[in-house]
Amino acid sequence: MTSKLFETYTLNDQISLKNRILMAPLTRCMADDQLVPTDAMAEYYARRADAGLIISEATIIRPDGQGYPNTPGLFTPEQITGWRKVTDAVHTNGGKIFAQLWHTGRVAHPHFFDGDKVLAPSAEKVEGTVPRMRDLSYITPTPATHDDISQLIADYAQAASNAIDAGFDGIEIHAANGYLIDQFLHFDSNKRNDEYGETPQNMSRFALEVIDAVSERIGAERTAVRLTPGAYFNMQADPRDKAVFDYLLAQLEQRTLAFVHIGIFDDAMEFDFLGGRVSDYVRANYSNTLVGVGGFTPQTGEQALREARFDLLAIGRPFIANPDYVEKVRQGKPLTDYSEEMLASLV
Ligand code: FNR
Ligand code: 8K6
Repeated sequence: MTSKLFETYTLNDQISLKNRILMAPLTRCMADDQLVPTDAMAEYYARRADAGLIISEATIIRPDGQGYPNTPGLFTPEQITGWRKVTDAVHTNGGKIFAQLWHTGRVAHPHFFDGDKVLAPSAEKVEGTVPRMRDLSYITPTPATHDDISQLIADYAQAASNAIDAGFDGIEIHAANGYLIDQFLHFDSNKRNDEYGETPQNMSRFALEVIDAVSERIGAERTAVRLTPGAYFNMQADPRDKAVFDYLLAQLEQRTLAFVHIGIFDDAMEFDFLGGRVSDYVRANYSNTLVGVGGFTPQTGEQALREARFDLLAIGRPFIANPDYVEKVRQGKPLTDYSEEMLASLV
C-alpha cells in the first residue's frame, strides 16, 4: 500500500537510502554529565536502524552552545568515542546516521557551561525560562564580534570533522527552530548593521559561511541543512524574513548539498507571509532533495511523497513511541500513540 515510502532514494553518488523514511532529530537530554553518548543511546538508535536515514538528536559543537541539560557534544575525544559506539551499532543493524550540529545562541544558558555570556547576532533576549528549569531565565546575549563569528565557523567545521571521525555518514547543520544560525536569518533576532545584518544577503552570510566551511571540510555530499522559514519557536515571524529565505534558498540551490530539511512541528500550519505551508514555500524555491516533516502519518506522508511536495519524509514523535516504526508501517500494524511521558526514558 505505502510503496513510495519504501522506495530507495539516491542522495548522491556517495549516499543512497534503503527507504524514504528519516528519523527526525529528537533531543532526549540523556547524555552523561560530560555530554558523552551512553550505551543506552547506542541501543536506542540501533533499534531504529530500519529508517532510511537517522538524524541524531541535536549535538552541541562547543560548550557555550548548550541550552538544555545533558545534550550530547562533539568536541571532546570522549564524546567522539561515545558517538562511535552509536554509529557502529546503527551500521551493524544496516542503518545510516547523520549528526545534527547545534549551537543554541541566545537560547544557551551559562548554567550549563563555564562562562558568563551567551553569543547571538544581537543583544535581543528570548523571554522566559529554560524548559523544565523554571529558575533559569534567559539572559541578554552578547552580539558576536567578527572574531567570534570566525571562531564559530571554525568550530562548526571542526565538529563536522569530529562527526566523520566518530563514524557518522554525514552531518545536518541545525539552522532551524530559533537557534544560533536561525537567529541570523530573522529580523526578530538580527538587528546588526554590519555585513551580517540588514539585508537578505547579509543575514544569510553566517549560514552560508558555516555551510561552505563544513562542505569544504567533509564534502557537500555529506552536508545537509535544516531551516525554519516560518519562525514559530523562540522567535517572532516578520514578513521581511521571506526575502532572506528567498535569497538563501537560491544560494543553496547552487550548492550540491545532501538535502535541505524543514524544521517544523506541524506542516499543516499556514504562514501568510510565505503564502501557505512552509514545505510548499521551500519546494517552490528549492528543487533539489527536500525533506518534509511535522505531524505526518504514514498515510499523509505517502500522499505528500506522491504529490512530490517533498522527496523524503522525516518522522519525529512517532519514532519515540515506536522503535519499530518502519517495520510496523511496512506490515500495516497499528502504531502506538506518542505521549510526553515517553520522554522520561529511552526505549
Ligand atoms: C524535537 N525536534 C527537534 N528538531 C531539531 O531540529 N533538533 C532537535 O534536537 C529536536 N528535538 C526535539 C525533541 C522533541 C522531544 C520533539 C518532540 C521534537 C523537532 C522534530 O525533529 C520534528 O520536527 C517534530 O517533532 C515534528 O515531527 P513529528 O514529531 O510530528 O513527526
Ligand atoms: C529542540 C530542543 C528541544 C528540547 C525539548 C523539546 C521538547 C519539545 C516538546 C514538544 C513541544 C512542542 C512545541 C512546539 C512549539 C510550536 C508552536 C506552534
